[in-house]
Amino acid sequence: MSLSKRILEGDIRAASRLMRDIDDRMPSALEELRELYPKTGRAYIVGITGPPGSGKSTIVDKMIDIFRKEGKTVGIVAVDPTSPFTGGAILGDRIRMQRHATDEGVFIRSLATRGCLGGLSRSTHDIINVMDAMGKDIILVETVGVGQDEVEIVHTAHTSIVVFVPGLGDDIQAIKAGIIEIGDLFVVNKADREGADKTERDLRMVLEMGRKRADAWEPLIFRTEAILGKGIFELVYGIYRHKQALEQNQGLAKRLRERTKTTFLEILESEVMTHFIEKMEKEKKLDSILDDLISRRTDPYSVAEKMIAEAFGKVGER
Ligand SMILES: Nc1nc2c(ncn2[C@@H]2O[C@H](COP(=O)(O)OP(=O)(O)OP(=O)(O)O)[C@@H](O)[C@H]2O)c(=O)[nH]1
Ligand SMILES: [Mg+2]
Repeated sequence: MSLSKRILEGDIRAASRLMRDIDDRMPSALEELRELYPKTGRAYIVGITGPPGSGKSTIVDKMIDIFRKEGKTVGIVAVDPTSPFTGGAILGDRIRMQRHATDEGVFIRSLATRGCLGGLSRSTHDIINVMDAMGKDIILVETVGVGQDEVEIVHTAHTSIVVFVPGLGDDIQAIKAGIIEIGDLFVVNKADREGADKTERDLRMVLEMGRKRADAWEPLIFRTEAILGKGIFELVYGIYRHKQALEQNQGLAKRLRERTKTTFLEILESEVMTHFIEKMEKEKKLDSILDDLISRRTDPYSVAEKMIAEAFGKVGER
């Protein structure tokens, strides 16, 4: 039986296997994803991002408890940037969430970025689709809010959570407008630490100044002490409030369209890239192209244009 059929029947090992194939960019994975796609679109996707070590995994871990008590099944995608700042984060996530490992209603997957071909967000969306097809009610996607890709992933969630911690005061100012723009819910975690008031005040100020949102949603700020589970219940209800608001003002349809557009364009982009890379490898042309570029016999713009023209026709005729 195909992996996708087994996944739809609830086979967890088949899901793990397909996720490994996705990581390895196996061509067969595309076929399986194609089969699963009609069964996706049911899960509610929540993105959570913030600086390294701000407590994202701890928050996720505590949110899982609440979702499970409500009878919801949960998928978790932890995107690890394998940066020097967060060395061993995957191990950390595993340990932190270990206690859910025996719960059939919880599926945890860590994803290393390791400069994967086709892009990080592409792989993440593929993994989300598998969890969605598995029937997970809620999918939590954790990324470190440092790179463009990581922020983009969270942006395509239905609800985006941005986590801060006290003592980052100046950082809040420095944080790119991008991350402020994407947040629906904001969290000041480690509220047990000194400076939580100031962080919240700063955050409120930045939010009031810097936002020009298309939708009517007023972002909410929560204080949490994730280690103790304090404030997590409120945060979960914040997600529900946001979901309800989206449903009431057609925001959900808009997000859905946005999400669909982003993921489609990413797949298109990575497939086109894969096509060209495989073609060059097969024809053993990459090395000679590089030689020509280094010696300045030609330029990358012309080479790219020529390759595209060969594949799709000349610019203007396309
Ligand atoms: N004092 C305090 N520490 C906390 C709190 N929440 C989490 N921590 C600690 O902060 C550290 C980092 O927590 P994680 O949940 O791994 O943070 P993260 O944001 O997932 O980290 P990365 O994934 O590595 O970026 C751990 O040692 C936690 O125990 C809190 O509310 N108060
Ligand atoms: Mg983490």
